[in-house]
Amino acid sequence: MKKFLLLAAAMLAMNAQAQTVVMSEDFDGEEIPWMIVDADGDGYNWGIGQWDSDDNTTKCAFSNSYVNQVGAVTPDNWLISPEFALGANGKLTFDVKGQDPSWAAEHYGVYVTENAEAEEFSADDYTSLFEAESTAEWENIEVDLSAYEGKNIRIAFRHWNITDMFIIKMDNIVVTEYPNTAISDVRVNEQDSNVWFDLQGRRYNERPQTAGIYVNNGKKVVIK
Ligand SMILES: [Ca+2]
Ligand SMILES: [Ca+2]
Repeated sequence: MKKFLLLAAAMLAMNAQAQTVVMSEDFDGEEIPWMIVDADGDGYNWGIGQWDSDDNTTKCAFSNSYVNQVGAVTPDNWLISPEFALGANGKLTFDVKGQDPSWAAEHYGVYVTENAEAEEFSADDYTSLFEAESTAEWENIEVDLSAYEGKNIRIAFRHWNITDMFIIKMDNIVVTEYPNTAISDVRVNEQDSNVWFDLQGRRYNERPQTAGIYVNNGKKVVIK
């Protein structure tokens, strides 16, 4: 039983260590903190909004395809993240919803650029990863970024190819990586009784002095 508990503890520690949030944005501030581009040039672009329906506890990013007192607009609005470096097995998740239940089907896409340091926006720099229509409910969407391991990238949300709905809303954008430092995969083959690794993958050339979980000679060892 004790052995089992120790192993479970080791696995938990490894799982906790293996997931890293690289970038996240909840749009709860006063101003939109990302680059925004009004590519259609109509003066309407992404902003931060808060509505008094079911979403009144949080702000989110929004973009219109219909503007009250104005009418239908044809957006090509880009919401672009800061540059970040991505590790292994990257994954993007975000929440998306159309504001008006009767006019919720906003068209949007997720893009990525490796030309992250470009000073001027060019749509040609961006590769489409995902396209969909929003619905009247908040949906949590997941997009695989694993092809961009080791790259400096930006991700972008594009609201376009739609008119005369109402408002698309985006929130809780999170990029997570799952580094290949899973010690059980990488280190257990090193059959050297003098070499130890901790769960962060740090190497020790003698038995560590600090209590913790280590790998030595291909086995997990708890030092108390
Ligand atoms: Ca929010
Ligand atoms: Ca626009």
